Amino acid sequence: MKFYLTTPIYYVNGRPHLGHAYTTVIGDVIARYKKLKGYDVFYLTGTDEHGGKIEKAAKSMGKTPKQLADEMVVHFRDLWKELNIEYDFFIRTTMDFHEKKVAEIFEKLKEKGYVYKGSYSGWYCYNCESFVPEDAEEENGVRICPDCGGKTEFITEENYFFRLSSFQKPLLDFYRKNPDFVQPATMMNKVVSFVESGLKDLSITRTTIGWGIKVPSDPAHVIYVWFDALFNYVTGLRDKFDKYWPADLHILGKDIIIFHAVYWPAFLMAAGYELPKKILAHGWWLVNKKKMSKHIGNVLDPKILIDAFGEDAVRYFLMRETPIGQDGNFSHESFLERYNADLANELGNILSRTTTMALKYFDGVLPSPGPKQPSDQNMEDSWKELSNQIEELYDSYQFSRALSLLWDYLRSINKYLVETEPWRLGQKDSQKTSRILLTALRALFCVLKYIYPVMPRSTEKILEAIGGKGIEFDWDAYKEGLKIKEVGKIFPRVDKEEFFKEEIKMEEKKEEKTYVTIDEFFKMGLKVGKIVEVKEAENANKLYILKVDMGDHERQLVAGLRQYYRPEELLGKKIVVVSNLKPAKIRGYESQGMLLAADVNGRPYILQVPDEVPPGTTVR
Ligand code: ME8
Repeated sequence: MKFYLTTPIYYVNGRPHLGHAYTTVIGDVIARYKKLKGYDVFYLTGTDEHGGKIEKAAKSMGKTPKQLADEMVVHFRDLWKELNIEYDFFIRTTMDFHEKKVAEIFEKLKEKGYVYKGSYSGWYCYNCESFVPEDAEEENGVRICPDCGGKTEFITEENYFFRLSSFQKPLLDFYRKNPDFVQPATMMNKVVSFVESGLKDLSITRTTIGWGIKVPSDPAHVIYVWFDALFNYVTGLRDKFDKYWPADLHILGKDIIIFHAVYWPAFLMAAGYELPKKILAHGWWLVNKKKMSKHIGNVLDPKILIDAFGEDAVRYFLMRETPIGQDGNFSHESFLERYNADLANELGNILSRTTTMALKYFDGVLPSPGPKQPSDQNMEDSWKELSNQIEELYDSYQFSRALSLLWDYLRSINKYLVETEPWRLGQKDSQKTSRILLTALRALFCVLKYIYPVMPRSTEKILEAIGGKGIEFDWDAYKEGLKIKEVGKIFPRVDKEEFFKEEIKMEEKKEEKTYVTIDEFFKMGLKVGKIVEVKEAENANKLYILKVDMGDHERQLVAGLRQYYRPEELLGKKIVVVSNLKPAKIRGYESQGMLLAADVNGRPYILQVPDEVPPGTTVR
């Protein structure tokens, strides 16, 4: 009864956001549920620290890649702590044993003939350090990088290739035998059709990137970051490999499904490992209908929510709001509504009603209850039926549906209390009051078994309060005579107006910053100019003094371009000028406007205007 599950290892080019939290919380909920069911669980997470992405991010911050990784890893570990994630090991791909093992596997595949040296030709973007796809747009016969919009160059690179093409049939056979390998089924279909449409050999080394694991027998080559990263699932087990491999469950976002459901099993087959049992691909958290991502910059820091509502509310929301596999649109409003309705009201009410009455009437210890009534039997029977359904749903990772049914049941407990009105009886009929409270508490106690994996800390607090700690989750196991204690508000209601006052203020500020009206935009006098003279500034070695033909007059611009452009590269260029910028003195030279350039990590790329556009033309 072992269960080995993993999250993706996250890139360290930015801090973790709600998307990363989502995957890791799903893993933690499953790990805790499996432990409850008696499994010997190993839960692995970690960080992906090699490759061009990290190298580039570090460079732009003036750090070494390792320095950046060391800093970022702290944010990931801290967040997992705050979210109460119980992982068994945190792997970093810069760890010695991982690097050694990956290099070893690479050499083994080379020896076996699964990896060979070849050459690859394609359009390469030096800025992004990657080949651009075949369907990228072209401009004058040159492909344009879809990520940064820059020009690419056609290059031929010597690389090592993995014979992915030989695995088409074995993969399709494997999918046929394991039709549930990928969950949900829609993702499985996507994977099968990807493989059916043909597999090309995969380039698995780079010579253009320095930050990564070197091929021992040919150190000019660095192992492709995905080959390196995927093997974390093997290396991360270290001396426990024999006990836990193969992985029972890889959890990941749908963005990286092909890497996990196609490349990964092919690498494993080639290296002679057993294949993982299941891949669970979840959807994306969106903000305003766009995927939350570092690249777009619309990420949400989970710490803000944890600080305001506690980690369990965040965990609950993530698991309840959207079924795994579907995308979810995040909004503070929906978070707050769910929090108040489900946690503060429904769960909070049962707890405060039952504990308050138990303390008030019986000093916290329920006396012997009167004989069971049909309404009690009803609650018990409906729980027994529901619990089977919940087990099935949890076993198939349908948490949102399960939680929705559990909350229906919590609602029925509140309804039972309202109908039986124990507060009217009080001590007058202590047997009857005790029976009603006991039924409500038993029902709550049973539900807690399934709430625990989702909200472990709060569940423990509730168990402590109702005297149910250490008792096996079973209807009859919770009895009269247990010690019920005073419990404060575990999920205090958060006032919507108060909350949004702050939120809206923040949003308004953001809007002021991010939006300009069209009228404001038109105030900018953007005009085409042609550089007709380039002089080096005498007392400033970064500056050029440019003379620019604006159609009906010439003007002088001062630009910090000397490190990046030679005078002959600038002369004759048609550029975009902010013509109504207030003139300013820069190092003693008057600048009558500003030219536009794209800023790539501090390096300017001048925006150019097609030759046929005459100077003086308005740009808008
Ligand atoms: O892909 N919604 O790392 P990464 C939901 N290093 N989940 C999201 C999300 C969103 N908006 N954004 C990110 C990598 N995620 C590789 C993985 S594994 C061998 C190597 C989650 O930092 C989701 O799990 O880009 C997604 O698959 C993962 O973060 C990508 O993290």
